[in-house]
Amino acid sequence: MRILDRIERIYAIGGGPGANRVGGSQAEQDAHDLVAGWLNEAGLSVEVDPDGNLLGRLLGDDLDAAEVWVGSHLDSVPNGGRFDGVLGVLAGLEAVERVGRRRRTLAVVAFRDEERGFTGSRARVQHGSLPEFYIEAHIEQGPVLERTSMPLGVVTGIVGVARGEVVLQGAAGHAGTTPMDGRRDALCAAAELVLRVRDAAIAVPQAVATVGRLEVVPGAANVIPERAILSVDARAPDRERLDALVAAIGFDPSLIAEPARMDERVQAVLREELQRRGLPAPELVSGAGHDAGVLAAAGVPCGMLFVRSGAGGMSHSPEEWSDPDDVALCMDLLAAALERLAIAP
Ligand code: HGY
Ligand code: MN
Ligand code: MN
Repeated sequence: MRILDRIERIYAIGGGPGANRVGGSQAEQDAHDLVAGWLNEAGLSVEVDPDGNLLGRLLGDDLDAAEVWVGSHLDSVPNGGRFDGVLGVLAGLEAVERVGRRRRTLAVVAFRDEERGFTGSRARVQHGSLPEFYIEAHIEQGPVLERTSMPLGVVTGIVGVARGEVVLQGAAGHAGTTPMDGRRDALCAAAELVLRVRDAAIAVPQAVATVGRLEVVPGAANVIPERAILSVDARAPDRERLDALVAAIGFDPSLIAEPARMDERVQAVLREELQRRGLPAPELVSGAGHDAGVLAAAGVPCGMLFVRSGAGGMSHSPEEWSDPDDVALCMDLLAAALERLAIAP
């Protein structure tokens, strides 16, 4: 299948191990350039908006009708997987080509820099036109569909995300001549915060929280750490629990992505098309954040189609995997859903 070859070509950008197209990097730009070429080859009208988001439009019969968008992102985490984001953009392109010209304009979208903070989609909702509907296909990045032997799932909602950085300031000192009492060891304070993040999330039902990055300054074995810089990523299914988690951790998020409900009409379309094919239509809440959550929080009716993760649901890792048969089903479902939304009143 063409999509698998294209996934591999994007995966090869940025060198290994894994996908290395961090937002804002030349590798992300190279992926955007490669996909822009494929949008052109498909005869779509290509736009790069002021925030670097890439759109390829198949103009509809009614140019006054609001558009239907399908897509995801092309950036990755460091050493990421081959399907995260890329699957949604490329399956969207295959689906648009299959559906062809309809009443509404169909657009394939690759949002910029999703992983570091939904940069492109947040910019677009602030100062760009928005579609009537947005659909995002995405690898599940979890074990549910694999454990239940189901190829696809309908996302009902996306968790809220609070992300930020904490700087702990201590005092440098000689590791050998400074007595233990009176030290201001920033790394010991950081260690306490890491455990507080963990314990706060355990105490809030269905919440999760992670310190993924820790920097120690000056970082020498014989110097008492003067400063520790930590990332905090906190998530919960609703805003009330997210706020409670943030308060329990005691940090000031620089980014809040609101918890988002997927549109009931779009969910129904996806569910019906699955059932029409004799496929199960499991419902899942996404523990991962997505551009669809940003658009939904801005009032755009959105839907997400999850594709079964293999490898025990591993993601943000070179182990990430999705079976070609499930990828083929995803393209078929996306095309069917787009076809219905493209003529929706
Ligand atoms: O971090 C996330 O939830 C997503 O991969 N951006
Ligand atoms: Mn993603
Ligand atoms: Mn991701």
